Amino acid sequence: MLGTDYILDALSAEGIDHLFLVPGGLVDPFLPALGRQTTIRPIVAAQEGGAAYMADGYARASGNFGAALCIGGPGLGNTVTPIAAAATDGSPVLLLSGEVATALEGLGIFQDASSQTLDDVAVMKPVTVYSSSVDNPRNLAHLFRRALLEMWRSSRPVHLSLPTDTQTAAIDAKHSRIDSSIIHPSTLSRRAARESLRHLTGEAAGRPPVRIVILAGAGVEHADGAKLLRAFAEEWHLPVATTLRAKGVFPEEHPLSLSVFGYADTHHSRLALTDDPPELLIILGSRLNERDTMHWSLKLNPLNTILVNLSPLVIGQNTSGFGIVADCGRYLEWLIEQKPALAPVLESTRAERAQWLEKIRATPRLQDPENAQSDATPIHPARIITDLRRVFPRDGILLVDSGAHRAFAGHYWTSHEPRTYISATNLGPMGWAVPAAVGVQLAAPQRRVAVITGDGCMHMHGLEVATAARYRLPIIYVVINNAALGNVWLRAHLEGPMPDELSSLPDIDWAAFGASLGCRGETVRDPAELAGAFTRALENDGPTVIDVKADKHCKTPVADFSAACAAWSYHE
Ligand SMILES: Cc1ncc(C[n+]2csc(CCOP(=O)(O)OP(=O)(O)O)c2C)c(N)n1
Ligand SMILES: [Mg+2]
Repeated sequence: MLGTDYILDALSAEGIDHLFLVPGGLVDPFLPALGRQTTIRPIVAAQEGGAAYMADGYARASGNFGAALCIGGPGLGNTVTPIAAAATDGSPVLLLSGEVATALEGLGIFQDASSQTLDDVAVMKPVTVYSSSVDNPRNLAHLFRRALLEMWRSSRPVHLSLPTDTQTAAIDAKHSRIDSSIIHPSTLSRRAARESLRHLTGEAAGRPPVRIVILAGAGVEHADGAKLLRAFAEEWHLPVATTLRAKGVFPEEHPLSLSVFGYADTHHSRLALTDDPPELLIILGSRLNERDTMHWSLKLNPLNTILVNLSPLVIGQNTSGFGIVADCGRYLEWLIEQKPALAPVLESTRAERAQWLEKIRATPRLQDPENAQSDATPIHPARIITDLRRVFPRDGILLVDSGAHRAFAGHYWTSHEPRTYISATNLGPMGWAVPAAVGVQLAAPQRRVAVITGDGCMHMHGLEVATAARYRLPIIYVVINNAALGNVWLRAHLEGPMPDELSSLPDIDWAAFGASLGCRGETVRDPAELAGAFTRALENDGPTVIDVKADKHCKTPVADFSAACAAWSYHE
């Protein structure tokens, strides 16, 4: 078979059923190859960045990896930010790019981005864990396999550059599917796990912990550990907060839920994690970045923290807490098996813990809850999020973009299941959610998918609503249109007329924009009409763009995070 057929066969063997691409001369051989097979549906994006974001969305919703294809040079350059976003959020993506024929490298041929000139492989190195050219077709089979293994062992993107002669070469090999035990190796350091029992029972600190809290990060999602987390928390009545990235990994309406901690947190998580710090904090699968630690205001020490992460690099970086190198699912499974050892202490402290939690939950959870019902015009973003939640199916998937709307959605949305609240939280590239939703909808065709985005984000990747229309995907795009780069404007307008003007945007008619590209378009100016607009969008079998005229003045619900930043000094 040809190189292109080998790759498509291998992708198919790995369970990939969609390939996101933008065609171009350097990947021409893939077009007939895609016509020779029937298992992979090619999806043509408006721009290569969109294709890479779609692959990222596909990976996040499916639990498999996502694959994107583009030409090298100008096409590959467009994918740098999307691949970096996937890298920083731990999303496995395989990027394939075309390269000029090896014999012509460096001879001035059109769009040469081989190692002799622009060096695509080098461009992708900092944003992937593996970036290589397959200069010799004999290397295709093992380099392809190596790329997948590098991707899975780090849950990060990888890149292969494919010269056209590799794409068209005859390949005498067949890819065999990588076994799931290699992808999810169930790592657990048993010695460290046993040692952690001393913390759970209070032996290490000298007294049994009553106030025990779990902070769950994306590692629980990666390990498919949501059910185990719930079982362990319910067994001992332990409250659970999540990072914003992992929102939904513990159902937010559950009586033990504290909802999100860190950026866009709730009063409940702040009370339980920092105001009245727990006697034991179990942190599962979080890299403890600035936002997830509330600007490093979590007080972590070896006696009252158990930090579980697959990467030893995380342990010790932002905490002196007790660390266990483990897959979160495996550790939770092990903890559940330790019931006899844990029962004497965790049973005797249960009633007191429940009382403490009850007191916290008796206080308001949300900041400024009245905003969720606001009748003001232009519309308050909290009202938009709240009204969408009311009509959107419980198992529907929400994608949230970058801007002030991220804070409103993170705070006012309630998520019931893992992988139903998806956002690029670490790099935060504007416009990510518009194409990423295409990948999510294709990976989860039975689920409803909605996007909360901003008008600034639409300026960046809004054109990909045309891709949703082209493939008749019933995605609901909600544009919180405040005619501003809202997050920036909130700071900038205080600095005078020039900063105000620079962070303002023209009021675009996004409904007409969507309609011109094949979507249903609707404009909402009155909050009373939100629910109707969302319901009509849910009845539509194609995409809808809803332009909601929103108020740019609304303060984002990040008061706790801002206070933590203001109180913090690097020299502390
Ligand atoms: C690619 C990219 N460029 C710039 C930024 C910086 N930035 C973060 S939020 C934001 C404004 C977002 O505007 P909009 O989409 O209208 O959302 P709003 O804040 O108004 O809700 C900007 C410029 C970014 N995160 N990503
Ligand atoms: Mg805006």
